[in-house]
Amino acid sequence: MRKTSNKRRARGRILWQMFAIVAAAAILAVGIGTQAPRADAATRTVNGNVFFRIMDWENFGSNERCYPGMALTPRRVGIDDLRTVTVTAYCGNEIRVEVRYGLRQLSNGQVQVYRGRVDFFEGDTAYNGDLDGTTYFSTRTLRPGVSTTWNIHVQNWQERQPDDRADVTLTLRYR
Ligand SMILES: [Ca+2]
Ligand SMILES: [Ca+2]
Ligand SMILES: [Ca+2]
Repeated sequence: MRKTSNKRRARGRILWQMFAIVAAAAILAVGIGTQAPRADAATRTVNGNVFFRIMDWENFGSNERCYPGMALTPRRVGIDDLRTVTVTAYCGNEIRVEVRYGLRQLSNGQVQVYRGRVDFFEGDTAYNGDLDGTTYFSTRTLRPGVSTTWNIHVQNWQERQPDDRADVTLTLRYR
């Protein structure tokens, strides 16, 4: 009889201990819940690709044409990061095209592409500093998992040579 009641007491103690552990875990969970970062406040990885169609005007023979393309290095964009990306392509030993844009994460967690521009340099070498044309492209907010594409045209406006030109297709997405 005594043994049975001891057993019952022991069982009761174990039940109380289990209850206390569950209660403590629940309190902890509530505490973590209130301190957890926003569900949208994660680092985003932006990737994509860029394709160029470039023409280099020549006053002898025929114009040169180049079609470089590349996958972009994935960029991590954290909450307070402001990233600037530059992509460069060359053509005909005289032309350099630079695509440049900023990436930042907005307060809603989405990623904005901003200050986008394409610069067209034409000169004695592909590494010249003669900026002959610039096109700015639109600021856009990327949606998760959705690709966004810009088609950007730039040409040699400075020297009025329309056969010096580039068309750029830039596609970005984040996950
Ligand atoms: Ca040329
Ligand atoms: Ca050339
Ligand atoms: Ca030039």
